[in-house]
Amino acid sequence: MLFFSLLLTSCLVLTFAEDDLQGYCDAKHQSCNIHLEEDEKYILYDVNPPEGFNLRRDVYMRFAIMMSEAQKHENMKNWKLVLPPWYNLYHWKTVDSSHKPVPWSMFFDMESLRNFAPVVELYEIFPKTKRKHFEINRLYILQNFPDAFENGIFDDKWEIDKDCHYSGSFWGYNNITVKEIDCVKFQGRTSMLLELISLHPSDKYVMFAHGEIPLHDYYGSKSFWDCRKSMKFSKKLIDKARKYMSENLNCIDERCSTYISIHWRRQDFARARRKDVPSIKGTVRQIDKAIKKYHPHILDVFIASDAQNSELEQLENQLNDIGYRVHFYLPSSSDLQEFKDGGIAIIDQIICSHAAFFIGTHESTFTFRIQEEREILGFESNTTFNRFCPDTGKCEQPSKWTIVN
Ligand SMILES: Nc1nc2c(ncn2[C@@H]2O[C@H](COP(=O)(O)OP(=O)(O)OP(=O)(O)O)[C@@H](O)[C@H]2O)c(=O)[nH]1
Ligand SMILES: [Mg+2]
Repeated sequence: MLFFSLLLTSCLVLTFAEDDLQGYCDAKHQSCNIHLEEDEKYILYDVNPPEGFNLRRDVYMRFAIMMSEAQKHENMKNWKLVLPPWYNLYHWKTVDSSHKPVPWSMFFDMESLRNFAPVVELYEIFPKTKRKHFEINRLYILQNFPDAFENGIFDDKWEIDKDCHYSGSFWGYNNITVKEIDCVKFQGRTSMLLELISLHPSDKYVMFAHGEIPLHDYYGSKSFWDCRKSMKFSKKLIDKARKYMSENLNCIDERCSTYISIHWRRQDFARARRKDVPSIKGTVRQIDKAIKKYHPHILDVFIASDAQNSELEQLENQLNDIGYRVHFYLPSSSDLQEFKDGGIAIIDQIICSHAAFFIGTHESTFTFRIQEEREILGFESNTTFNRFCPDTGKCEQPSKWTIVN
Protein backbone atom coordinates (compact mmCIF):
# COMPACT_ATOMS: atom_id res chain seq x y z
CA MET A 1 0.00 0.00 0.00
CA LEU A 2 1.38 3.37 -0.85
CA PHE A 3 0.87 6.47 1.25
CA PHE A 4 1.25 9.70 -0.61
CA SER A 5 -0.52 12.62 -1.97
CA LEU A 6 -0.90 13.50 -5.59
CA LEU A 7 -1.08 17.05 -6.74
CA LEU A 8 -1.38 17.09 -10.46
CA THR A 9 -0.04 19.97 -12.40
CA SER A 10 -1.26 20.32 -15.90
CA CYS A 11 -0.94 23.06 -18.42
CA LEU A 12 -4.62 23.72 -17.81
CA VAL A 13 -4.97 25.02 -14.33
CA LEU A 14 -8.51 24.37 -13.20
CA THR A 15 -9.66 24.99 -9.69
CA PHE A 16 -13.12 24.87 -8.28
CA ALA A 17 -13.48 28.53 -7.53
CA GLU A 18 -17.00 29.66 -6.64
CA ASP A 19 -17.44 31.31 -10.07
CA ASP A 20 -16.66 28.08 -11.92
CA LEU A 21 -19.19 26.17 -9.93
CA GLN A 22 -21.92 28.67 -10.50
CA GLY A 23 -21.30 28.48 -14.23
CA TYR A 24 -22.96 25.08 -14.16
CA CYS A 25 -25.62 25.78 -11.63
CA ASP A 26 -29.09 26.15 -13.05
CA ALA A 27 -31.19 27.96 -10.50
CA LYS A 28 -34.34 26.22 -11.72
CA HIS A 29 -32.98 22.85 -10.73
CA GLN A 30 -32.65 21.48 -7.28
CA SER A 31 -29.01 20.65 -7.85
CA CYS A 32 -28.03 24.20 -6.84
CA ASN A 33 -29.34 23.75 -3.37
CA ILE A 34 -28.39 20.15 -3.01
CA HIS A 35 -27.87 19.31 0.62
CA LEU A 36 -24.97 17.01 1.21
CA GLU A 37 -25.18 15.11 4.46
CA GLU A 38 -22.13 14.79 6.70
CA ASP A 39 -22.33 11.01 6.78
CA GLU A 40 -22.66 10.56 3.04
CA LYS A 41 -20.07 8.52 1.26
CA TYR A 42 -19.00 9.25 -2.29
CA ILE A 43 -17.77 6.91 -4.96
CA LEU A 44 -15.90 8.47 -7.87
CA TYR A 45 -14.57 6.74 -10.92
CA ASP A 46 -12.52 7.55 -13.97
CA VAL A 47 -12.13 5.79 -17.31
CA ASN A 48 -9.02 5.06 -19.37
CA PRO A 49 -8.34 8.42 -21.09
CA PRO A 50 -8.53 7.26 -24.76
CA GLU A 51 -12.00 5.68 -24.34
CA GLY A 52 -14.82 7.42 -26.17
CA PHE A 53 -18.13 8.85 -25.02
CA ASN A 54 -20.23 5.79 -25.79
CA LEU A 55 -18.16 3.23 -23.93
CA ARG A 56 -18.12 5.69 -21.01
CA ARG A 57 -21.92 5.63 -21.01
CA ASP A 58 -21.78 1.86 -20.55
CA VAL A 59 -19.21 2.16 -17.76
CA TYR A 60 -21.57 4.57 -16.02
CA MET A 61 -24.30 1.92 -16.15
CA ARG A 62 -22.12 -0.66 -14.40
CA PHE A 63 -21.49 1.76 -11.52
CA ALA A 64 -25.05 3.11 -11.42
CA ILE A 65 -26.49 -0.42 -11.22
CA MET A 66 -24.09 -1.25 -8.38
CA MET A 67 -25.17 1.90 -6.52
CA SER A 68 -28.84 1.28 -7.14
CA GLU A 69 -28.50 -2.24 -5.72
CA ALA A 70 -26.39 -1.00 -2.78
CA GLN A 71 -29.14 1.43 -1.83
CA LYS A 72 -31.37 -1.50 -0.95
CA HIS A 73 -29.11 -2.21 2.03
CA GLU A 74 -29.68 -0.10 5.12
CA ASN A 75 -25.97 0.54 5.75
CA MET A 76 -25.36 1.72 2.20
CA LYS A 77 -28.26 4.12 1.84
CA ASN A 78 -26.01 7.14 2.24
CA TRP A 79 -23.68 6.32 -0.67
CA LYS A 80 -23.62 8.49 -3.74
CA LEU A 81 -22.04 8.06 -7.14
CA VAL A 82 -20.10 11.06 -8.41
CA LEU A 83 -20.52 11.58 -12.15
CA PRO A 84 -17.11 12.08 -13.75
CA PRO A 85 -17.25 15.25 -15.86
CA TRP A 86 -16.61 15.01 -19.60
CA TYR A 87 -13.14 16.31 -20.19
CA ASN A 88 -10.65 16.22 -23.03
CA LEU A 89 -12.32 13.43 -24.98
CA TYR A 90 -10.20 12.24 -27.86
CA HIS A 91 -12.96 12.53 -30.49
CA TRP A 92 -14.17 15.96 -29.44
CA LYS A 93 -11.99 18.08 -31.65
CA THR A 94 -13.88 21.39 -31.64
CA VAL A 95 -11.84 23.76 -29.56
CA ASP A 96 -13.89 24.90 -26.61
CA SER A 97 -12.41 28.17 -25.43
CA SER A 98 -13.45 27.58 -21.82
CA HIS A 99 -11.66 24.19 -21.54
CA LYS A 100 -13.94 23.37 -18.68
CA PRO A 101 -14.94 19.89 -17.66
CA VAL A 102 -18.50 19.40 -18.90
CA PRO A 103 -21.14 18.27 -16.39
CA TRP A 104 -23.55 15.45 -17.18
CA SER A 105 -26.54 17.81 -17.19
CA MET A 106 -25.25 19.10 -20.53
CA PHE A 107 -26.20 15.78 -22.14
CA PHE A 108 -28.53 13.91 -19.82
CA ASP A 109 -31.78 14.44 -17.93
CA MET A 110 -30.48 14.57 -14.36
CA GLU A 111 -33.82 13.93 -12.76
CA SER A 112 -34.17 10.73 -14.73
CA LEU A 113 -30.66 9.58 -13.78
CA ARG A 114 -31.39 10.35 -10.12
CA ASN A 115 -34.60 8.33 -10.26
CA PHE A 116 -32.51 5.26 -10.96
CA ALA A 117 -29.38 5.77 -8.86
CA PRO A 118 -28.09 8.24 -6.25
CA VAL A 119 -25.87 10.37 -8.46
CA VAL A 120 -24.29 13.79 -7.99
CA GLU A 121 -22.21 15.92 -10.29
CA LEU A 122 -18.59 16.45 -9.22
CA TYR A 123 -19.06 20.21 -8.88
CA GLU A 124 -21.87 19.60 -6.41
CA ILE A 125 -19.56 18.01 -3.86
CA PHE A 126 -16.81 20.63 -3.97
CA PRO A 127 -18.53 23.13 -1.66
CA LYS A 128 -18.89 20.31 0.82
CA THR A 129 -15.18 19.79 1.28
CA LYS A 130 -14.66 23.18 3.01
CA ARG A 131 -11.01 23.13 1.99
CA LYS A 132 -9.02 24.64 -0.82
CA HIS A 133 -8.32 21.25 -2.22
CA PHE A 134 -10.53 18.22 -2.40
CA GLU A 135 -8.84 15.19 -0.90
CA ILE A 136 -9.98 11.74 -1.97
CA ASN A 137 -9.34 9.26 0.85
CA ARG A 138 -8.40 6.40 -1.36
CA LEU A 139 -7.79 5.87 -5.06
CA TYR A 140 -8.00 2.28 -6.23
CA ILE A 141 -6.12 1.92 -9.49
CA LEU A 142 -7.65 -1.08 -11.21
CA GLN A 143 -5.56 -3.17 -13.55
CA ASN A 144 -6.18 -6.28 -15.61
CA PHE A 145 -4.70 -9.59 -14.56
CA PRO A 146 -1.94 -10.48 -17.03
CA ASP A 147 -3.73 -13.72 -17.95
CA ALA A 148 -7.54 -13.45 -17.94
CA PHE A 149 -7.92 -17.20 -18.44
CA GLU A 150 -5.54 -18.64 -15.87
CA ASN A 151 -5.73 -22.46 -16.02
CA GLY A 152 -8.23 -22.03 -18.84
CA ILE A 153 -10.88 -20.46 -16.60
CA PHE A 154 -12.17 -16.88 -16.39
CA ASP A 155 -12.66 -16.39 -12.66
CA ASP A 156 -14.01 -13.38 -10.80
CA LYS A 157 -11.14 -12.22 -8.60
CA TRP A 158 -9.17 -9.28 -7.29
CA GLU A 159 -5.79 -8.96 -5.69
CA ILE A 160 -3.94 -6.04 -4.11
CA ASP A 161 -0.90 -5.31 -6.22
CA LYS A 162 2.29 -3.33 -5.77
CA ASP A 163 3.05 -1.14 -8.72
CA CYS A 164 0.68 1.06 -10.64
CA HIS A 165 0.32 4.52 -12.03
CA TYR A 166 -2.66 6.88 -12.40
CA SER A 167 -2.79 7.96 -16.03
CA GLY A 168 -5.81 10.28 -15.66
CA SER A 169 -5.87 13.98 -14.91
CA PHE A 170 -8.68 14.32 -12.33
CA TRP A 171 -10.67 15.95 -15.13
CA GLY A 172 -8.20 18.82 -15.32
CA TYR A 173 -8.63 19.94 -11.72
CA ASN A 174 -5.21 20.54 -10.20
CA ASN A 175 -6.47 20.81 -6.65
CA ILE A 176 -7.86 17.31 -6.35
CA THR A 177 -5.49 15.20 -4.27
CA VAL A 178 -5.52 11.64 -3.01
CA LYS A 179 -4.34 10.47 0.38
CA GLU A 180 -3.74 6.82 -0.36
CA ILE A 181 -3.40 4.77 -3.49
CA ASP A 182 -4.09 1.05 -3.66
CA CYS A 183 -3.19 -0.88 -6.79
CA VAL A 184 -5.62 -3.70 -7.51
CA LYS A 185 -5.63 -6.39 -10.15
CA PHE A 186 -9.31 -6.88 -10.90
CA GLN A 187 -11.37 -9.22 -13.04
CA GLY A 188 -15.12 -9.72 -13.02
CA ARG A 189 -18.36 -8.22 -11.79
CA THR A 190 -18.59 -4.53 -10.84
CA SER A 191 -20.35 -5.36 -7.56
CA MET A 192 -17.07 -6.92 -6.34
CA LEU A 193 -15.85 -3.34 -5.90
CA LEU A 194 -17.99 -3.25 -2.77
CA GLU A 195 -15.66 -5.83 -1.23
CA LEU A 196 -12.76 -3.45 -1.76
CA ILE A 197 -14.66 -0.51 -0.30
CA SER A 198 -15.60 -2.50 2.78
CA LEU A 199 -11.91 -2.97 3.65
CA HIS A 200 -11.76 0.67 4.74
CA PRO A 201 -15.12 1.61 6.23
CA SER A 202 -13.99 5.02 7.41
CA ASP A 203 -13.20 6.27 3.88
CA LYS A 204 -15.66 8.93 2.79
CA TYR A 205 -14.39 9.69 -0.72
CA VAL A 206 -13.33 6.62 -2.66
CA MET A 207 -12.26 6.66 -6.29
CA PHE A 208 -11.66 3.96 -8.88
CA ALA A 209 -9.34 4.59 -11.81
CA HIS A 210 -9.88 2.42 -14.91
CA GLY A 211 -13.59 2.06 -14.23
CA GLU A 212 -13.86 0.26 -17.59
CA ILE A 213 -12.22 -2.87 -16.17
CA PRO A 214 -15.09 -4.18 -13.99
CA LEU A 215 -17.82 -5.86 -16.06
CA HIS A 216 -21.60 -5.73 -15.92
CA ASP A 217 -22.96 -8.04 -13.22
CA TYR A 218 -25.77 -9.10 -15.56
CA TYR A 219 -25.49 -7.67 -19.06
CA GLY A 220 -28.87 -7.33 -20.73
CA SER A 221 -30.86 -8.00 -17.54
CA LYS A 222 -33.93 -6.06 -16.38
CA SER A 223 -31.78 -3.83 -14.15
CA PHE A 224 -29.49 -3.21 -17.14
CA TRP A 225 -32.46 -1.99 -19.18
CA ASP A 226 -34.00 -0.03 -16.30
CA CYS A 227 -30.73 1.82 -15.98
CA ARG A 228 -30.44 2.27 -19.75
CA LYS A 229 -33.97 3.67 -19.92
CA SER A 230 -33.11 6.19 -17.21
CA MET A 231 -30.32 7.61 -19.39
CA LYS A 232 -32.63 10.05 -21.13
CA PHE A 233 -30.98 12.83 -23.03
CA SER A 234 -31.34 16.42 -21.93
CA LYS A 235 -34.46 18.19 -23.10
CA LYS A 236 -32.65 20.70 -25.29
CA LEU A 237 -30.91 17.94 -27.26
CA ILE A 238 -34.17 16.07 -27.74
CA ASP A 239 -35.95 19.28 -28.81
CA LYS A 240 -33.23 20.08 -31.31
CA ALA A 241 -33.34 16.59 -32.84
CA ARG A 242 -37.14 16.59 -33.01
CA LYS A 243 -37.18 19.99 -34.69
CA TYR A 244 -34.74 18.67 -37.29
CA MET A 245 -36.87 15.55 -37.86
CA SER A 246 -40.02 17.54 -38.25
CA GLU A 247 -38.51 20.14 -40.61
CA ASN A 248 -36.33 17.84 -42.72
CA LEU A 249 -37.64 14.32 -42.44
CA ASN A 250 -41.35 14.96 -42.24
CA CYS A 251 -41.80 13.08 -38.98
CA ILE A 252 -43.16 14.05 -35.59
CA ASP A 253 -43.74 10.48 -34.38
CA GLU A 254 -41.75 8.30 -32.00
CA ARG A 255 -41.33 5.68 -34.73
CA CYS A 256 -40.98 7.34 -38.09
CA SER A 257 -41.88 5.72 -41.38
CA THR A 258 -40.49 8.45 -43.62
CA TYR A 259 -36.73 7.85 -43.62
CA ILE A 260 -34.01 5.34 -42.98
CA SER A 261 -30.85 6.15 -41.05
CA ILE A 262 -27.30 4.96 -41.13
CA HIS A 263 -24.34 5.32 -38.80
CA TRP A 264 -21.33 5.37 -41.07
CA ARG A 265 -18.31 5.25 -38.75
CA ARG A 266 -15.08 6.18 -40.54
CA GLN A 267 -11.92 7.88 -39.20
CA ASP A 268 -10.06 5.32 -37.01
CA PHE A 269 -12.50 2.57 -38.10
CA ALA A 270 -11.81 3.09 -41.80
CA ARG A 271 -8.07 3.00 -41.04
CA ALA A 272 -7.79 0.24 -38.46
CA ARG A 273 -10.79 -1.97 -39.29
CA ARG A 274 -10.66 -2.10 -43.05
CA LYS A 275 -12.03 -5.63 -43.16
CA ASP A 276 -15.18 -4.56 -41.26
CA VAL A 277 -16.25 -1.48 -43.23
CA PRO A 278 -17.33 -1.06 -46.86
CA SER A 279 -16.07 1.31 -49.55
CA ILE A 280 -18.27 4.27 -50.50
CA LYS A 281 -19.64 2.33 -53.48
CA GLY A 282 -20.28 -0.69 -51.25
CA THR A 283 -22.12 1.53 -48.76
CA VAL A 284 -24.39 2.92 -51.47
CA ARG A 285 -25.12 -0.58 -52.75
CA GLN A 286 -26.08 -1.82 -49.28
CA ILE A 287 -28.33 1.16 -48.51
CA ASP A 288 -30.13 0.77 -51.83
CA LYS A 289 -30.57 -2.97 -51.32
CA ALA A 290 -32.01 -2.53 -47.81
CA ILE A 291 -34.47 0.15 -48.91
CA LYS A 292 -35.64 -1.85 -51.94
CA LYS A 293 -36.13 -4.92 -49.75
CA TYR A 294 -37.77 -3.42 -46.67
CA HIS A 295 -39.06 0.09 -47.43
CA PRO A 296 -39.39 0.57 -51.19
CA HIS A 297 -41.46 3.76 -50.72
CA ILE A 298 -38.72 5.58 -48.75
CA LEU A 299 -36.53 8.15 -50.51
CA ASP A 300 -34.94 9.93 -47.55
CA VAL A 301 -31.69 8.74 -45.99
CA PHE A 302 -30.30 10.33 -42.85
CA ILE A 303 -26.56 9.90 -42.41
CA ALA A 304 -24.73 10.17 -39.10
CA SER A 305 -21.01 10.00 -39.59
CA ASP A 306 -17.63 11.15 -38.44
CA ALA A 307 -16.30 10.96 -42.01
CA GLN A 308 -14.38 13.70 -43.79
CA ASN A 309 -16.49 16.08 -45.89
CA SER A 310 -14.93 14.80 -49.13
CA GLU A 311 -16.08 11.23 -48.37
CA LEU A 312 -19.53 12.43 -47.36
CA GLU A 313 -19.89 14.40 -50.58
CA GLN A 314 -19.10 11.32 -52.62
CA LEU A 315 -21.57 9.24 -50.64
CA GLU A 316 -24.25 11.89 -51.02
CA ASN A 317 -23.65 12.30 -54.77
CA GLN A 318 -23.78 8.57 -55.42
CA LEU A 319 -27.03 8.22 -53.44
CA ASN A 320 -28.51 11.23 -55.25
CA ASP A 321 -27.58 9.63 -58.57
CA ILE A 322 -29.84 6.66 -57.84
CA GLY A 323 -32.73 8.85 -56.67
CA TYR A 324 -32.35 9.24 -52.89
CA ARG A 325 -32.51 12.46 -50.89
CA VAL A 326 -29.67 12.65 -48.40
CA HIS A 327 -29.78 14.44 -45.05
CA PHE A 328 -27.11 15.36 -42.53
CA TYR A 329 -27.50 17.31 -39.34
CA LEU A 330 -25.13 20.22 -39.92
CA PRO A 331 -24.76 22.26 -36.74
CA SER A 332 -24.45 26.03 -36.97
CA SER A 333 -21.52 27.50 -35.06
CA SER A 334 -23.89 28.58 -32.29
CA ASP A 335 -25.28 25.00 -32.10
CA LEU A 336 -21.72 23.76 -31.81
CA GLN A 337 -20.97 26.26 -29.04
CA GLU A 338 -24.16 25.37 -27.22
CA PHE A 339 -24.22 21.59 -27.58
CA LYS A 340 -20.50 20.88 -28.05
CA ASP A 341 -19.19 17.90 -30.07
CA GLY A 342 -20.79 15.51 -27.58
CA GLY A 343 -24.25 17.07 -27.96
CA ILE A 344 -23.99 17.14 -31.77
CA ALA A 345 -23.15 13.42 -31.76
CA ILE A 346 -26.16 12.77 -29.50
CA ILE A 347 -28.46 14.71 -31.86
CA ASP A 348 -27.20 12.46 -34.68
CA GLN A 349 -27.94 9.43 -32.50
CA ILE A 350 -31.46 10.60 -31.64
CA ILE A 351 -32.32 11.17 -35.30
CA CYS A 352 -30.96 7.70 -36.20
CA SER A 353 -32.97 6.17 -33.35
CA HIS A 354 -36.35 7.26 -34.72
CA ALA A 355 -35.83 6.07 -38.33
CA ALA A 356 -37.94 3.34 -39.91
CA PHE A 357 -34.80 1.27 -40.51
CA PHE A 358 -31.25 1.56 -39.26
CA ILE A 359 -27.90 0.29 -40.52
CA GLY A 360 -24.92 0.68 -38.19
CA THR A 361 -21.20 0.04 -38.11
CA HIS A 362 -19.78 -3.26 -36.87
CA GLU A 363 -18.64 -3.12 -33.24
CA SER A 364 -19.04 0.62 -32.84
CA THR A 365 -20.31 1.59 -29.39
CA PHE A 366 -21.87 4.66 -31.05
CA THR A 367 -23.98 2.23 -33.10
CA PHE A 368 -24.73 0.05 -30.02
CA ARG A 369 -26.20 3.02 -28.15
CA ILE A 370 -28.51 3.76 -31.12
CA GLN A 371 -29.62 0.12 -31.18
CA GLU A 372 -30.49 0.27 -27.47
CA GLU A 373 -32.42 3.48 -27.97
CA ARG A 374 -34.45 1.83 -30.74
CA GLU A 375 -35.21 -1.14 -28.49
CA ILE A 376 -36.54 1.33 -25.90
CA LEU A 377 -38.64 3.03 -28.59
CA GLY A 378 -40.21 -0.32 -29.46
CA PHE A 379 -38.96 -0.95 -32.99
CA GLU A 380 -38.98 -4.47 -34.39
CA SER A 381 -35.47 -5.81 -33.88
CA ASN A 382 -34.98 -6.62 -37.58
CA THR A 383 -35.18 -2.86 -38.33
CA THR A 384 -32.38 -2.22 -35.84
CA PHE A 385 -29.70 -4.90 -35.75
CA ASN A 386 -28.25 -4.35 -39.18
CA ARG A 387 -24.67 -3.53 -40.05
CA PHE A 388 -22.62 -2.46 -43.02
CA CYS A 389 -20.62 -5.35 -44.43
CA PRO A 390 -17.18 -5.15 -46.02
CA ASP A 391 -17.20 -5.25 -49.83
CA THR A 392 -15.86 -8.78 -49.74
CA GLY A 393 -15.38 -11.48 -47.14
CA LYS A 394 -17.24 -12.61 -44.06
CA CYS A 395 -20.02 -10.50 -42.54
CA GLU A 396 -21.44 -11.68 -39.26
CA GLN A 397 -24.73 -10.05 -38.34
CA PRO A 398 -24.85 -8.10 -35.05
CA SER A 399 -25.95 -9.78 -31.81
CA LYS A 400 -29.51 -8.87 -30.95
CA TRP A 401 -29.56 -7.47 -27.43
CA THR A 402 -33.28 -7.06 -27.08
CA ILE A 403 -35.02 -5.14 -24.32
CA VAL A 404 -36.20 -6.74 -21.06
CA ASN A 405 -39.07 -4.79 -19.52
N1 LIG B 1 -21.52 13.75 -34.72
C1 LIG B 1 -21.09 12.49 -34.87
N2 LIG B 1 -20.01 12.10 -34.20
C2 LIG B 1 -19.60 10.82 -34.38
C3 LIG B 1 -20.28 9.92 -35.22
N3 LIG B 1 -19.64 8.74 -35.18
C4 LIG B 1 -18.61 8.89 -34.32
N4 LIG B 1 -18.58 10.15 -33.83
C5 LIG B 1 -17.63 10.72 -32.84
O1 LIG B 1 -16.72 9.71 -32.49
C6 LIG B 1 -16.98 9.23 -31.21
C7 LIG B 1 -17.10 7.72 -31.30
O2 LIG B 1 -16.38 7.21 -30.35
P1 LIG B 1 -16.94 6.12 -29.33
O3 LIG B 1 -17.98 6.76 -28.52
O4 LIG B 1 -15.70 5.59 -28.72
O5 LIG B 1 -17.59 4.99 -30.21
P2 LIG B 1 -16.82 4.07 -31.24
O6 LIG B 1 -15.41 4.59 -31.44
O7 LIG B 1 -17.68 4.02 -32.44
O8 LIG B 1 -16.76 2.65 -30.57
P3 LIG B 1 -15.52 1.92 -29.82
O9 LIG B 1 -14.97 0.91 -30.76
O10 LIG B 1 -16.09 1.23 -28.63
O11 LIG B 1 -14.51 2.96 -29.44
C8 LIG B 1 -18.30 9.80 -30.73
O12 LIG B 1 -18.37 9.99 -29.36
C9 LIG B 1 -18.36 11.08 -31.55
O13 LIG B 1 -17.67 12.10 -30.90
C10 LIG B 1 -21.42 10.39 -35.92
O14 LIG B 1 -22.08 9.67 -36.65
N5 LIG B 1 -21.79 11.68 -35.71
MG1 LIG C 1 -13.96 4.74 -29.72
